[in-house]
Amino acid sequence: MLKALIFDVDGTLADTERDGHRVAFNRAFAEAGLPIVWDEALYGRLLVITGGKERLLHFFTHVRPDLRPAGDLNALIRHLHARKTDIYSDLLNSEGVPLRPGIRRLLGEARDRGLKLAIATTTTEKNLEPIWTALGPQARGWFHTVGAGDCVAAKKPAPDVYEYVLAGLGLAARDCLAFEDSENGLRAATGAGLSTIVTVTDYTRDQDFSAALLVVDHLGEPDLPLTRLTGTAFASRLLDVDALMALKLSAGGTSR
Ligand code: XBP
Ligand code: MG
Repeated sequence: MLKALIFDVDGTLADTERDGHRVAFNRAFAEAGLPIVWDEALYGRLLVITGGKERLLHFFTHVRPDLRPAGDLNALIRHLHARKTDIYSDLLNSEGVPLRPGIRRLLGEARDRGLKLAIATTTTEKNLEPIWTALGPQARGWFHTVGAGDCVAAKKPAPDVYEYVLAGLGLAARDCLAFEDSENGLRAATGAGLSTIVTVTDYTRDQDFSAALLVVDHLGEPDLPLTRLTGTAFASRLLDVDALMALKLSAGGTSR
């Protein structure tokens, strides 16, 4: 019985990494007078580490320790990440939020059909405010439960944030579907027992999605058919609630 849809944020609800988070990190480095620029290729490699603070620590300790400034590294990371988060919000509020195809449509359909909605993301909760704004007034209220950032100690690929959200929903994993864009996210969702649909991004399309129920380029729109990359075959050219229920049934779940 499909009762809830659980969405990742970065790369899933919106394509935010290359032109959003990466740009915000670079502006925070520049503001701090640090000679650091994360270009698109380097950032793609750094994305293997989820969590901006964790990503900064990885960079200064394992990737470019030669660029590590003297002094308290943890204090520097806290400062850089706080500034990056403010810059990111300003950037998305001014440049707009690149919602992915089919997201607004599917959220509306799910609400109309009485499915619960939830968020399971590694990103800082403040970064969701531009997403709510882009989705529309009262959009935060569409989501029954939000798991974000430091609400769990172990970030993706650990399953903790999905387990936190399932507890908040009061539902079993078998009654839900997860939507992700990355291998880390897929591992987190499947680790919590969730059947997962992956919508790839330019950064993640070559990752291992063998554990996914279905891998597509995006959720599809009536005038923008999706392309199924791997996983369970289905007839529709877009993912709507009926298609999701049929997929859930094919995965051995029960449909509504
Ligand atoms: C993606 C992440 C986040 C963002 C940066 O989260 O790993 O760390 O890259 O956001 P998800 P922060 O795909 O789970 O939505 O700097 O706030 O961590
Ligand atoms: Mg993601």
